[in-house]
Amino acid sequence: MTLKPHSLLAGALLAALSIPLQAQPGATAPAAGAAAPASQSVSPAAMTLGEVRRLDREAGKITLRHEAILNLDMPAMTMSFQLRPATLADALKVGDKVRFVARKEGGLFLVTAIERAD
Ligand SMILES: [Cu+2]
Repeated sequence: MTLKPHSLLAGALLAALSIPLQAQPGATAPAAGAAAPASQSVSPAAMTLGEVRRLDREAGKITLRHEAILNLDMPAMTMSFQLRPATLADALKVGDKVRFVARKEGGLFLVTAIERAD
């Protein structure tokens, strides 16, 4: 009775170990290229400093006075963004200093991550 779960575990472990080992040599370049931008978007380097000027929770919009947004090639200014998701800034209030991730998608400026920067 105790042997069965144990061998199942060992089998699962072997399977889990063999998948990354097989994937690595064949697909090193594409895997690394695809993974890098995704992880960079949540790193502190991609975040911009700003201050909350206005919050429209029902419309899911936030107005930020922001420093230059390097990934959008945008100088410092005050502007509004669409929050994605709309609940993203629920813990924030006007006047909060924040750091955030901005993206442009289909002509819309989005904030996809935001946190207090105190
Ligand atoms: Cu702007």
